[in-house]
Amino acid sequence: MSARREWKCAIRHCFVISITDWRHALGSAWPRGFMPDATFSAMRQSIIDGAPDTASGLAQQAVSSGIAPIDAINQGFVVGMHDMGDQFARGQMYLPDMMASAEAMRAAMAVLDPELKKLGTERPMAGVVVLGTTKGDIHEIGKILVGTLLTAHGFRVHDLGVDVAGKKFAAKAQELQADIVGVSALLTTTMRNQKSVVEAIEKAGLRPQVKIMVGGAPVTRRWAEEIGADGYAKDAMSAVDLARQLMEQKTRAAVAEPV
Ligand code: HCB
Repeated sequence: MSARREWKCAIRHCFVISITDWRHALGSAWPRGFMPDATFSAMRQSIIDGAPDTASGLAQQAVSSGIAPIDAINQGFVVGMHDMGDQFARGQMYLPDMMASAEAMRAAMAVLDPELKKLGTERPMAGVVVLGTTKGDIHEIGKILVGTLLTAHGFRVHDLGVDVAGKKFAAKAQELQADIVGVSALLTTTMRNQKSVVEAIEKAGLRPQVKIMVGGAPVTRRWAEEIGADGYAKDAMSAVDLARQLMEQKTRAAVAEPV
């Protein structure tokens, strides 16, 4: 990290700590479920600064204040990831900065992930999903978030990880008799590998029973149609909605064509 960035980071850290101290000095928490914009803004900044301890502290603060973990993620931390990506694209940040941001995001998720998953513990099983990032691509944060939210909404998720070939998606879908395969791609160069996943699933003869959803920053609905996927989701919550719709389609098809 550059000296200038280190200084900025330290000043912001003091600011966040002082908000927290001030709150404690008053002897009261924020009203439950309320989180001031300054805290969302500090969350965003902790990602841009690549500051895992601050990110983790803010995530813990959100949990103890009764903030919905998904709000902390979407209104705070993910905004930071997007800003960082924009700065990288403009040449204002470099690869090590992007790695530090990913580290900070992981620290926040380590706190928020178990909270999100708790939501899904007592629900009936909604469907089986095999998830992964395409061959050649190691971006995983968005995919992990999709997996967490699907789990929180009752889906059983098997995450194949990153840099996954089409054949591996197909084999795992067959083994688990999956209902849905979710494929993530963050690079324009690896997006085309989503098509290889669709082809591998077709080749394995699984297409009638396995629905395919795609996502990732460069992916669009149009691209999903072009490669023959069943749907596109722009974020993790939309992925849950889409997965539910795809399960409904499967149920309707099964009723229409009983075995
Ligand atoms: Co990376 N990177 N990166 N990167 N990276 C991006 C993606 C760029 C857009 C940055 C930029 O230029 N503006 C860019 C891609 C440009 C392009 O192709 N159009 C880029 C580049 C160029 C690269 C390298 C090539 C850099 C280099 O080496 N010179 C390199 C590639 C490595 C490789 O994969 N082979 C690289 C490396 C990295 C890391 C390792 C430093 C790090 C990843 C760490 C990790 O994941 N463990 C990283 C990061 C963090 C990013 C940015 C900053 C953030 C990505 C992220 O986590 N976003 C990203 C900039 C950006 O995206 N704005 C940048 C937050 C999550 C929550 O959003 O979009 O991933 P998401 O997921 C959403 C959504 O898409 C949807 O739901 C998720 C949750 O809401 N979704 C699905 C995702 N998958 C789904 C699947 C479904 O079925 C359904 C919905």
